[in-house]
Amino acid sequence: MTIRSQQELEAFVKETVNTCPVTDIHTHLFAESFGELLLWGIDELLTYHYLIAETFRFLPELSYDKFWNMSKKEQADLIWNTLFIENTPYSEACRGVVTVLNRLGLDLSQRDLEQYRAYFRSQNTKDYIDHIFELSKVKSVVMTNDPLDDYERACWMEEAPRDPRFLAALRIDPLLNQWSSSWSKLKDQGYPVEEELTSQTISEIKQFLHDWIKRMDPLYLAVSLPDDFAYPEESVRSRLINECILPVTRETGLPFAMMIGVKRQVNPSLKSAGDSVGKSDIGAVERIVSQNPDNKFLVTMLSRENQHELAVTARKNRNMLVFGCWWFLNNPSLIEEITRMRLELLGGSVIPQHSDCRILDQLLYKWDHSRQIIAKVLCDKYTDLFQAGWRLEEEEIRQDVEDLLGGTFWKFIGRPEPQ
Ligand code: FIX
Ligand code: ZN
Repeated sequence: MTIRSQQELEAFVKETVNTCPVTDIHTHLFAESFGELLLWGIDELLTYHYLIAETFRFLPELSYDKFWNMSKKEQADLIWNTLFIENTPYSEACRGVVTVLNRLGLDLSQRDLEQYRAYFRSQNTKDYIDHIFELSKVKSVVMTNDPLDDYERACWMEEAPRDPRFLAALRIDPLLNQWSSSWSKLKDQGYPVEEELTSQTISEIKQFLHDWIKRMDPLYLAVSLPDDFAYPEESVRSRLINECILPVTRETGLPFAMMIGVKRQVNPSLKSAGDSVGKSDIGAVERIVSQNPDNKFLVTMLSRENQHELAVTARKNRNMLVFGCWWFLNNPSLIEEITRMRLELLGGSVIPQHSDCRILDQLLYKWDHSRQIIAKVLCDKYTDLFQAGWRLEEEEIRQDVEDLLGGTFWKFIGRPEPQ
């Protein structure tokens, strides 16, 4: 059916974006078979590292040690009192908790943490997972899978039946960023490697990757890279990329996902909340993608200052797909600015957002909040077309939205989208 007015257009776009099933291409969520790695519930939501960082800002007297020695419940109590009772929770991460409680139908008027706890205690994991997927209209999430994590590795070795909603991504940070401490872990898994990158070590690392690709069936290989990431360079990382990662991803047809611009542990006292951001050299991205045209790259950058040049680089290299507003960019004002710019430069050949959820329930807020902005930006783009005389069919809009919320990703990786 043809859209006849701007009002019709707005209503249809909002409805379509709000109800379209999403493929969430980067999260830290896990299926139930991964046991304690799957996090959900109010105490997990409150102790999200984004909120830990915010809490310390309001409590200058609180010692880091005192906080880290508290139980999770005590930490959650302190965070709730500080950020939600003594202050107004309008930061994006705080607002997220409010959205989650609201979407679960909990009573926000009482601000009663014990009542929320009682609700979560009454849920069983299996049904709760189903409930969150249904409520958030997320179809599938891509996990972050580390074969060098002992607990996670044991889960994979059990070969439990897979939950098709939880897809794998082979994460290789320890390999590329901490080879000096990771090589012995490969050795422990039975690969005869040494710290020096001899030809045997290179071929064993490739074997390790092939074996884990077979075991996990990942959709891509992924790494986070520091703000000073350089390519090419005289370094262990560059050698590992050139001699192991690029050949293996080329042979298997899997994309190499690079998440660039993180300054790890600028404040180690904050532990998992202690990472920061730095502007990176887009030249490194240009070189790696253009010198390897037979490889596919998924790229996101953490710094706002890198966003425009990243989109321009994608225009020049069709083997690269830009994805998501990562971490400190996952805020309404920045998502809007970045999404608008990307759609103007790249049309629908982009993945506007991923959630980066660490806690299952966060799917509710991260996607609710992002959908609102994607719908707003799309409405503006369609309105511009409408005013220029272009008439759109509902079906065309539906297709655009499906592509932005998953289809473009599946086409890029060359797999049929699971139905
Ligand atoms: O490296 C990553 O995948 C980051 O997204 C995380 O490590 C980070 O801690 C995070 O949760 C960001 O949202
Ligand atoms: Zn992440």
